Amino acid sequence: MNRREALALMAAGAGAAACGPQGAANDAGDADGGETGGESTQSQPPIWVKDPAPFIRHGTNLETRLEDLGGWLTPNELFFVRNHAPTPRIDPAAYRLTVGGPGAEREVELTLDDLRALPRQTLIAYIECAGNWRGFFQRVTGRTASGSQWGTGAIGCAEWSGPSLADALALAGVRDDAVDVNVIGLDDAEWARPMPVAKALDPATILALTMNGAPLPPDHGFPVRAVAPGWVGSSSVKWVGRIEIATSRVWVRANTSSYVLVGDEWPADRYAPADGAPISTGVVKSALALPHPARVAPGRRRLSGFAWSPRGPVARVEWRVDGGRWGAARLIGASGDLPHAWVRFEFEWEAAPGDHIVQTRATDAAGNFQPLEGAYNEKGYLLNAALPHLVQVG
Ligand SMILES: Nc1nc2c(c(=O)[nH]1)N[C@H]1C(S)=C(S)[C@@H](COP(=O)(O)O)O[C@H]1N2
Ligand SMILES: [Mo]
Repeated sequence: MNRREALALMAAGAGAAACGPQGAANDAGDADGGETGGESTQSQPPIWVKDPAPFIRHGTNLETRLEDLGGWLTPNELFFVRNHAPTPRIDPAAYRLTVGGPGAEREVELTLDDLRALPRQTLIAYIECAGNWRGFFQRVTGRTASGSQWGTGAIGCAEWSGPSLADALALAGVRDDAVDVNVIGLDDAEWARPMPVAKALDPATILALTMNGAPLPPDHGFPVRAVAPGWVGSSSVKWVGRIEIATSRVWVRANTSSYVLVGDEWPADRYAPADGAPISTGVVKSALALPHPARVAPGRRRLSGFAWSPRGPVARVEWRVDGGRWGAARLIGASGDLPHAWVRFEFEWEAAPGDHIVQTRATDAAGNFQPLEGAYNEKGYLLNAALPHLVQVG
C-alpha cells in the first residue's frame, strides 16, 4: 500500500470524518453499547459513578483516551466503563455471594470476609470490550457495524487481586457432571456469562476484590468482579452475586444475541440457540497512544502505544508509515511472566510535514499476528486489522 492508497482507504471510509472512528451512528439494540439509551441527555441520569470528564463518551459508555496513560497500568479513574445497566451501589456488610446449582454438591452463601479468607491471587490483566475499535469498521472493511462506535480505548490493564474462582467453587463442590459455570451480576441487567468448567477452574480466572491495590471502584464491580483473562470483557462479570454450576450448557444474552459473530460466515442454524458464533477469546492487537487524528510537530518524534494478546505475551510490534517498510518497535517492560498483561511499545519517527498514516501490528508468542485487512461482522466485534492511524504533522 502506498501513501496515496492509504489516504484513499481513509477517505473511502468516513469522508469528512476520516480522522476518527465513525461519528454519530446510532447504537443498535443488542450490540455492545447503548442499549440502555442512546446519547446521554440532560433528562437521562448517567449510569456510572466516576467522573466522566477524562473520557470519550459513547452514550452510556466511557472510553479511555489511551494518550492520557502515562505509565503501563491504567489508573482506576481512567479505566473505561461498559455498563448494560446503571452501576449498583452495594452495601459490603449486606453482600452475599451464592454459589450453587445442579452441578454443585451443596449451595453456599459467602460473605466478603469469607472471600477474603481464601488464598489471594494477584494478576495483572487487561480487560477489553469485544466491541473495541468498532468505530473503525467502516474505514477498514467499508461497512459500518452496529453498536457503540468505540475508538481504541475500550480497554484497560490493571492489577487485580482476590480468590481464584476455583477456590470459591470448591466451597460448593463441583460435581463430575458439571459443564458450565454461570457468573451472574447484581446489576439490573443481571449481566451473566457462562464459561466451561475448564475456564472457571483455570487458576488465572479470579474473583477480584481489588483493582490496582484499592477496593474495586463501584463502576468496576464493587465489591466482587470476575476477571477472565484472555476472554472478551463481557465475560468479566461485575458485581457478582450468584454463581450457578450447571450440568448442561447455559445460554444467556451474552452468548446468544450479544457477543456473537453474525454474518454470512456464521450461519445462525449452525449456532442455535445463538444468533451466531459466540465469542470467548479475544484477538492479538496493538494501538498507538494517540488521539484520532493525532497532531505532532515535525521532527524526530517518539510514538508509543500498547499491544496485547489473549494467547500469551506479545513477542514483537512493528510499525510503518504510509504503507512503507515495517520496522521494529521496542517493547517496554515486556515480561513472559505476565501473559495476561498488555505491553507498552515505542519507536522513533522522523515526522515530515503533512498527513500520514501510521500502522502498528503485534505478533504474540504463539505466532498470531494482526492482519492487514479487517473482516466484517454485523455487530462489530474483534476487529484487529493493523489500524490506519491518521497523524497530521505540522
Ligand atoms: N454485571 C455486569 N458485568 C459486566 C457488564 C455489565 O453490564 N454488567 N459489562 C461487561 C462488559 S460488556 C465489559 S466490556 C466489561 C467492562 O468492564 P469495565 O466497565 O470495568 O471496564 O464488563 C463486563 N461485565
Ligand atoms: Mo463489552
